Amino acid sequence: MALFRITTTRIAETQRVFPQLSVLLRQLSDASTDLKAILAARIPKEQERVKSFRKQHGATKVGEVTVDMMYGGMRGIKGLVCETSVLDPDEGIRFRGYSIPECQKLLPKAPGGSEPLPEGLFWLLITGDIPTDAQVKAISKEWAERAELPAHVVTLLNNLPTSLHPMSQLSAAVTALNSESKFAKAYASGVHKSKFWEYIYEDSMDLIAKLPVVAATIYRNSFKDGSGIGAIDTSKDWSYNFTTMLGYDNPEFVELMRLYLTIHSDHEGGNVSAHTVHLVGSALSDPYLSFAAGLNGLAGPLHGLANQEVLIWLQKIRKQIGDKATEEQLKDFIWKTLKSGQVVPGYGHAVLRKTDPRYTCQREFALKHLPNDALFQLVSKIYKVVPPILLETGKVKNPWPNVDAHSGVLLQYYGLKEMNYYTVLFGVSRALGVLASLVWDRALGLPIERPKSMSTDGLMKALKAA
Ligand code: AMX
Repeated sequence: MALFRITTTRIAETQRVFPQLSVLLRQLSDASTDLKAILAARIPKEQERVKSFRKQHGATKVGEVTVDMMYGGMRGIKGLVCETSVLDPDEGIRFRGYSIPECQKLLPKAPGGSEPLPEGLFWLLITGDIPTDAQVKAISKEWAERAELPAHVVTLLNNLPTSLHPMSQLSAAVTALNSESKFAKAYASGVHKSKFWEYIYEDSMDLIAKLPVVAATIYRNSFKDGSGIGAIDTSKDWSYNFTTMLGYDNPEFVELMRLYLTIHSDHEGGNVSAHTVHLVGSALSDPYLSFAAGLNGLAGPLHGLANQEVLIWLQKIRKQIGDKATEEQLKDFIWKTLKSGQVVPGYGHAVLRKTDPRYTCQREFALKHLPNDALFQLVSKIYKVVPPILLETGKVKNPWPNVDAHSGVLLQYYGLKEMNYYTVLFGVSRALGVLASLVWDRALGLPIERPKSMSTDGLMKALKAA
């Protein structure tokens, strides 16, 4: 009985000190596998908590805006609320308070597997709780059952030129999937706004379920003979089905995809893809339209396309210097890249100031499974050489590698060599975070986003007057 007298504060404290004990406590109190019902019970409490917080602190200042921030991509402006994850500049991402190593330890795994299942990460992102095996299994099954594509999306994909970039194909297919939007239909029929989140949830679950089928169709059309992707196995997990549809049957590659799809899911609210989904969703565009907009941002070379850019850059090194490049040769190559006005892809970050833990866990995966791979060894050498050079430029705020510096190497090793496909995998994973956030955006009734902009003349006048 004493267990049940633990107060909320005590639970938070226990969670910090003994994450596994706290997981067990939560799982005891919430064993249902019905995610929507769990959310339905949580949402009114969270609405109340936010309401009373805003009542007390609505007018409290949380920061200042400088002219440099306005011209400088809004760096450092605290202007968004995102519940699913928080990015610490030194420590990296925490999903609902859990670091990547904690997620690797605590989230359910596939039978015989050692990497977390992305289904569990989604459960964590949307509820804040580490799920049980049964809860994760229920999500795998539900996604497998919702995976079927409408005929017009299959026709669209099969008629797109194979030369069209896979991210453009993905974005087009996701936009076309909005024919299926339950939210758009409910809105058109005049549903009350207190019910919006339920339809956003339904669309999000459908979209996440369908994404691997869309992505696998794009892969097979673009790079293989376009033959069928096969049927979904409803007894298997999301990543297993995805890799099978792509045409791979290596259990180690499936484990890599489970890790990959977990760690690329969310990076708090201000990055281009997450912010775009949140912004477009705030106009009450349905989850398909909102996510397609986010994908178009993810397709930029400074954001998700960087993993493709890294591979192109590595290939150039291999071609020009070879696999056995010395540190001196690498230094020359990196300086040449910088002097030609290009960025070193896979390095730097707008928020992070240390090596990205998503890089570290992929490096650990490589050390475990492919320590002698030539490309991995090149990437390891580059890890030594790039940071001091970027520091020497005197302007790069973070000289350390981000997630994109490592992901392509692993995919190459397992035979997925088509580098302009890599951002599609990122996109499939990113859906987990941004759609979990979108459900909460509507549950909390966040309004249409509309920050104030000023002209340079107006800004000058305002500052002169002040
Ligand atoms: N190589 C060369 N120059 C770099 C650099 C890099 N990797 N990272 C930053 N810089 C430069 C910037 O271009 C900027 O130069 P400028 O003043 O001449 O315009 C200067 O250093 C200051 O930039 P910053 O404040 O350190 O970074 P930022 O917040 O403006 O940009 C990012 C962040 C990620 C866009 C940048 O580091 C970059 O372009 N990196 C390479 C591309 C990349 O890896 N992107 C993936 C990021 C992770 C992701 O979203 N998937």
